[in-house]
Amino acid sequence: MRRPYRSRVDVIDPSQSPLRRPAIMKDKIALEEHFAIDLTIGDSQVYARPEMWTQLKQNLLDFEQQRIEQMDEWGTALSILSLNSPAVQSIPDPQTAVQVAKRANDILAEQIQRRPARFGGFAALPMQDPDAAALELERCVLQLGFHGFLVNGFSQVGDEQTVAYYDAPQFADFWDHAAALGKPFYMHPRDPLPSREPIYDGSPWLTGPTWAFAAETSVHALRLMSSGLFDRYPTLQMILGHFGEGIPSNVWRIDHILRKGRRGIPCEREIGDYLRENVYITTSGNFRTPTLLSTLLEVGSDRIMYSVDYPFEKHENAARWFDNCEISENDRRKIGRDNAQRLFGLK
Ligand code: GRE
Ligand code: ZN
Repeated sequence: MRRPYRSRVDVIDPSQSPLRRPAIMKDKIALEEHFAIDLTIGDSQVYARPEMWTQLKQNLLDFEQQRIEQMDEWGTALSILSLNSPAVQSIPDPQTAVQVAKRANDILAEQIQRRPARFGGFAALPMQDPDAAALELERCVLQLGFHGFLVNGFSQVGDEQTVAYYDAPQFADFWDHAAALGKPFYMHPRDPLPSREPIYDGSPWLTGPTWAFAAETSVHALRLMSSGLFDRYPTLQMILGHFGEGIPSNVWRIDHILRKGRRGIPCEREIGDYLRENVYITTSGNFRTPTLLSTLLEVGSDRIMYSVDYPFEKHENAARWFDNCEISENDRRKIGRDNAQRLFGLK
């Protein structure tokens, strides 16, 4: 029999009680919420158990039925939507990547237009062509009213085995354009290429959201933070899901080690400084009170935001936990809504 997943301390956690329906915060904003289009839906199949795929597929392609019903039932007023993973990032041909990104962004824009009070959007970007990515971002923010962009980790460029991380020199002008638009970006997970990560050989259960997503995404985020990107653009903001992909619990050690020897690191400040001034962290897919409390202690309640990771995760599980976990009502308001409202300049 499965035991409740609890730590051995006396934290009262009413979300663990199956007996009563908990109170629900009704006007939450959630921002790691995914959709798919015909050209990208196939990318998500490997992450679904076979008996769950039909439902997951339906939920990814749906905008107006289960998506809205679940938001209503569990108190999400606004979902900022993004394409599934890896989607555009895994299309080596730059022209095709540009076309797929545009199509996904156009479809999203139409859905936002139909329900502007309920949906926002993060642009999908063809990072295979940094100039085209900058242009598409500009179109999405200035013409379509999007809230920023979301990248699914590195991009494959030219051929399947060639990868680009966004601290590389060819993205200098892209970041110049992106920062000027004044919108945040979400660094979302993808799996590493099997050819580059033999450490997972024979242990496929460790790939994807179990561990490989966090390992891959945290290193990419640390590359950006240590590259000097946030020295050049001190107001640029990066969002990390899943309670920061492990970075908050390791940031003291990172800076402790780097204080002993810089080893050529080009940034001007400490990683902890960027974590507290250029990074926002969401609760997506990680509905755990001890982790929330330690992240609160590390970065404070102004830099944490509620998210679900729908439809890979359930609104019900996120809301039952978040709306009743043992934090102050003041912090619950900030994390559930106010921080996102401020970050995205929403009314
Ligand atoms: C996600 O996009 O967050 C995701 C996937 C696949 C499995 C789980 C998951 O793309 O959270
Ligand atoms: Zn996600």
